[in-house]
Amino acid sequence: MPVARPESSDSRVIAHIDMDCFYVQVEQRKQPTLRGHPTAVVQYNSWKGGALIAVGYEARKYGVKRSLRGDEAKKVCPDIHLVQVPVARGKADLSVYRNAGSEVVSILSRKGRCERASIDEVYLDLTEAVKTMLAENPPERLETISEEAIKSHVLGLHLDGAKARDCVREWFLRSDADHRDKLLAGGALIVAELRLQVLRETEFTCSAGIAHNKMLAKLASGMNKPAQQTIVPYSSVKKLLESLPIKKMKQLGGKLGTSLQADLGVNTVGDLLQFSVEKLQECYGINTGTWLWNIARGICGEEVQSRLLPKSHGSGKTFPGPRALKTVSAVQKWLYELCEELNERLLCDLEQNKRIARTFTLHASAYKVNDSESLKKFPSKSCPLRYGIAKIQEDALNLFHAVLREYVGIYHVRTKENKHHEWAITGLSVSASNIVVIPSGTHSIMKYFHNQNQSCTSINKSNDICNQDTASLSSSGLLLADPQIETYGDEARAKDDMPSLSPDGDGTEVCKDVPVVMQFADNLGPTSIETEQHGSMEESFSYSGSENDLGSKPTQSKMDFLGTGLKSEKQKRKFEKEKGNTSILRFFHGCDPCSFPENARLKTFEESGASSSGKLIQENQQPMTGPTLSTCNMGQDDFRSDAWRYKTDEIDPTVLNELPPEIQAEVRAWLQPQKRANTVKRGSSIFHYFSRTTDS
Ligand code: DCP
Repeated sequence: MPVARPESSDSRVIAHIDMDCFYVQVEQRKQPTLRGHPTAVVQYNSWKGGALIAVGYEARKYGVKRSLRGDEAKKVCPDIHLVQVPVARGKADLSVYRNAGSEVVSILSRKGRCERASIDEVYLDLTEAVKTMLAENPPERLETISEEAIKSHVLGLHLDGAKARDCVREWFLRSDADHRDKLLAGGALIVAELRLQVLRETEFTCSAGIAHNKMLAKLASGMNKPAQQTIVPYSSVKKLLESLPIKKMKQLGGKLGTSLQADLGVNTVGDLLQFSVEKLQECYGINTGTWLWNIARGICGEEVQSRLLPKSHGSGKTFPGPRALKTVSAVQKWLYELCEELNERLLCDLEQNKRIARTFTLHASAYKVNDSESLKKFPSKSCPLRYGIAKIQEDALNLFHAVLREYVGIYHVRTKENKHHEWAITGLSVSASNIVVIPSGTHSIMKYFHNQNQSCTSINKSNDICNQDTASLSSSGLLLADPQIETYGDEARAKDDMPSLSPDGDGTEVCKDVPVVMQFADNLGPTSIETEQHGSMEESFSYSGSENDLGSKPTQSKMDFLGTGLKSEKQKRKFEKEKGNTSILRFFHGCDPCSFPENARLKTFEESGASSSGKLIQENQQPMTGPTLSTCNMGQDDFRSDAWRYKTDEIDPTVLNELPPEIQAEVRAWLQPQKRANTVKRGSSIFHYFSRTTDS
């Protein structure tokens, strides 16, 4: 099968910029006396001096590595300063690092499309900026090349000993250079200047790679650290890849790389060249096979996404060895803590970025005591995210019960406190993904819900955490640092030693991210759940326990688990009947938070096919028809949102027609967000209208 080379593969200018020993630099900025001294950042737990999670370059000279523990580091470098990661809620608090990363991103994003790829790295697409530079003021016309640029490493450039700097200067100034090299020279000048700006404004140093695509730029940025930059001219790509150990390539550090070595005898990226695309596709499937064929040739058509904010938020913690959690109440305590942190991030994201997350996922690692099957993976599960700390906590616990039920079996779970210690939880994390920006013009609604929320929930304003999270599991499944999940997208750093607990991890089961319709009547609690599957609404009362069991009816025991969920045909019929009579007005008139029935909680969630790739969460979840109003449920007791979870075709148009025109417009725009830019009359406020109505 012919593989088309992306036309623009060598006409783009991409930079990958990575902060040097990032956490250490952040700590050194906090305590300038640490500068110049061997320093490392340790995880707060005190076993053997804690785990090193970042090692400064001075300490590296003594042989201190991230794999050591604090006590071991002291042995090889007695003068080392070990700084502890800040702690909050009994776990690592990475907010200071996230915020520092955001400072850097805001500087780097000045010159081109910027994609924040992890807590301390970004990709930049500088193509446009460079084209402008070449048109107006090309490097060959410059009288001087900045010192920082001259310190660049140009792969494949033959340097003449003491005259190395002159060689690089010449490379920048060559007027007969290949156009591709001119592009990279322009990119390198811009990146050198950006790195200086970062240094001046934040005191942080960073390293960079400049190439024609993301893959090569990323490879290059780590080649010369700290505080240096490396350029990959087109002509040097083949040589670079020829000898590059296969496991050094991004995404090949794990099982795929091992398989390439073991099954195909591939040790370097160059070794891949001997295989046809058909062969690679036959072995690894169409996508992976094609991707392998491309990377062997230095081809990567992946775009730099415009993204300064993370794709998900999360919070997690590990409980290694004797600290493993063995009772539901212990799990609940920690889940609630994690949810609180997640909730803070969600609210911060909402307030600062007007973004809401739609999918909530629980991840955990566990083992079965005295069980040969103890390696069975504790599956991850997702459900629609409901805003409000109480709801998030409730859903987290429900998800946990659901997963535990699967993991150890229905009957065993019934022993609430795990009296016989059948299972133990060694890692827990919660994450919020499927994040969307609230359409502009709908802020009146958002503000209302948010205000409601603020009155109910204490938000630690001084703790300015919101932008980024980081999470990580070691290959053994144990977190090196308490995981604070960060999913920055497809380009999120896949630290070889830190497969993420995030939704990108495998084994995630998705309780479909679907609009949930609930009618509350006579304190009966939710009477139905609707699920949307592959674009069509279908009712489901099923609680499928396995990925292949989507259509199954709930067993009695499952129904027990559903708590106040639908249990009887009568209730189903009641819902059916009421569904046709939905009334926005009724909803708004009844929107007194105090009148919300206490027991009206989402007790049920729909489980769907397990995903062998966590991508299911991010890619395969069926988007609602734009952000339905359910996504705006910010209140602590955000029962409004439940009523908002209607799709256009479920709302009787005559009901809408009862509303004043500007409110109709706003509601319709919510229901058909793709049209909202034209239909919403700014300044209209549903809440104001309804509060007036209610007051009168
Ligand atoms: N980190 C972590 N646990 C890990 C790896 C990293 O908590 N297992 C944190 C601490 C690091 C930060 O992420 O400072 C960035 O990780 P990098 O892998 O980029 O490493 P550094 O920035 O520390 O060093 P380098 O200069 O080699 O990039």
